Amino acid sequence: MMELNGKRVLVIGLGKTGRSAARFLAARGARLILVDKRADLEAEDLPADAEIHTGGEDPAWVDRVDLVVPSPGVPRDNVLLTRASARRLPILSEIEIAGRYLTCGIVGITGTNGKSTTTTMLAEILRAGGGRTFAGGNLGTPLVEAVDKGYETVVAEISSFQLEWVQSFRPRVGIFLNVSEDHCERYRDLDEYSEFKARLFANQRAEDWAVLNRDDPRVWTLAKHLRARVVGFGESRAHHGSAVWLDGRALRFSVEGCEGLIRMTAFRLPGRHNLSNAMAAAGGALALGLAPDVIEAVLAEFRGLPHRLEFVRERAGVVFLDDSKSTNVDGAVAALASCSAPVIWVAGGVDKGGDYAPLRPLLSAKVRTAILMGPARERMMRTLQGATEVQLVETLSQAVTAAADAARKGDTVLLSPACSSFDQFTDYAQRGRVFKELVMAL
Ligand code: UMA
Repeated sequence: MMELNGKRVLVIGLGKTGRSAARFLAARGARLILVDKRADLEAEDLPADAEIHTGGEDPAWVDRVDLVVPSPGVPRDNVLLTRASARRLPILSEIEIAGRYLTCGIVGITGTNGKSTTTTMLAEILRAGGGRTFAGGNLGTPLVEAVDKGYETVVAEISSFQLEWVQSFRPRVGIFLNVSEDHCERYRDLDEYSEFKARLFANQRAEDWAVLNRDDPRVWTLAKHLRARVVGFGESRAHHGSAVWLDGRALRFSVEGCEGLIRMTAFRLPGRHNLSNAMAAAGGALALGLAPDVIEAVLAEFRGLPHRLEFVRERAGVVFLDDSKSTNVDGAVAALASCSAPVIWVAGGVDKGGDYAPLRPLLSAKVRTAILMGPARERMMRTLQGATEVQLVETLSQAVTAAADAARKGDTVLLSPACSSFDQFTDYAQRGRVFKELVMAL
C-alpha cells in the first residue's frame, strides 16, 4: 500500500488507463493534474476537481507534483517523463499502483502473441474452479478497477509497455509465452524488448511460480536466473523439474511431483500456437492447485476470442477468417501456419518496423494471392514479392472485394494484417468488425 491522500499526481494520457487511474487516485485523496496531448478530448468521467490540460505538454507541470503515472502508450522519451526522471520523481505505471493495493494473488501473463487467449482461458479455468476471478490488464480493463472488489485472483494480461515503470509488482504466477519482433518503434532491439518483459519476474519470491515456454530460447533462458519455482511448457518433455508437455492430443504434466494427463480431444482452437497457449494456461492453473478435470472441461468448451482466427462465414465454398488481432509478423505467421486450405491473405496497415521475411516460406507454401493494403504495403511487397502473387490496394474495403474475386471454392480468405490498424481504424477490434461487415455484405 502507498499513501495517496494529499499526494500531487500527474497522470499522462487519458485513455482507458489514465481515466481509471485518475478515478482511483482521486478516490484516495490525491490531487491531480491530468494531461493528454490530444486536443479533442472529452472531460466526462474525469474527477471534477482535477486540473486538466489537453492538446500539449508543458514540462513545468512536472515541477508541481510528487508522483507521475504514465499511460502505457506514452513512450519513455516523452518530455514530461524525461523531466520527471531528471528530477528523480517516482514514475509508476498503473499496474504498479494496482499491485500495491490488491490483496489477492495476481497472475501476470506476458509474451508477444497469445496473451489475451491465455489470459481468458486461465481466468475461465479459475472461475470453473469456483474462485472469484478478474481478467483484465492489457486485455481491456485496467487492474486498478479490480482493487477492493472481493476478487480471489486477478489474471492480468501484461504488455511490455506496462512493465516499463514497475518497481515492486509481484505476480504470484508469472507466465511468459514467447517473444518475437514487435514494437520496433519503441524498443532498440529484441533484447531490450525481452528485458522489459522479463521484469514480470523481478520481484517474485521462492514460493511464487514462473511458467515459461521451453520451446522459445529467449524465454527459457530465464529459467536458470529466476527466484520463483519454474514450470516449463513445450512440445516435449526435455527438462527435469515441473513441466507440461504434449502427448498426441493430450497434455501431460508433472508439477512438483504431481503427475497426470489432460485430454484435448475436444479442444477446438486451431494451430500449434493455441496448444502452446493451452499448455501455458494449464501450467498456471496447476501451479495454483486447480484440478486437472476442471482444466480439461474448460479447455474442451473454450471457443476462442473475437478477431483471433475467428470464423466469419462460408460463401460459395470459401471460408472467411478474421484474425485482425495479429498486429505483428509473428501473429500473422502463426495464423497462416494454422490454415490448411489455399489462402487468400489480406494484410497491411501501419508498418511497425518489423522484418516481414519470416512470412516468405508460408506465402510460398500456402498463399495463392497476398492482398496488401495501407501505408505498409510497399515495404511489405519489397520483402515478399516473388513468394506469391501480390496485389496492392489502399483500403480494407478494396481488399475484401479483391479477396472475394481471387478466391475459389476450397480457399480460405484470412485477414491477418501483421501491422497495426491506425491508418483506417481506431484499433484492431474496429478493423475486425468492419472486415466482418464487409464479408457479410458480399
Ligand atoms: N498520449 C499522450 N501522450 C503520449 C502518448 C499518448 O497524452 O505521449 C495519450 C493519447 O493521446 C491517448 C491516451 O494517451 O488519449 C492513450 O493512452 P494509451 O495509448 O496508453 O491507451 P489506453 O487507452 O490507456 O490503453 C492501454 C493499452 N494501450 C497501449 O498499450 C497502447 C491497451 O492495450 C489496454 O487495453 C488498456 O491500456 C487497458 O490496460 C491495447 C494495446 O494496443 C490493446 N496494447 C499493446 C499491444 O497489445 O500490442 C501494448
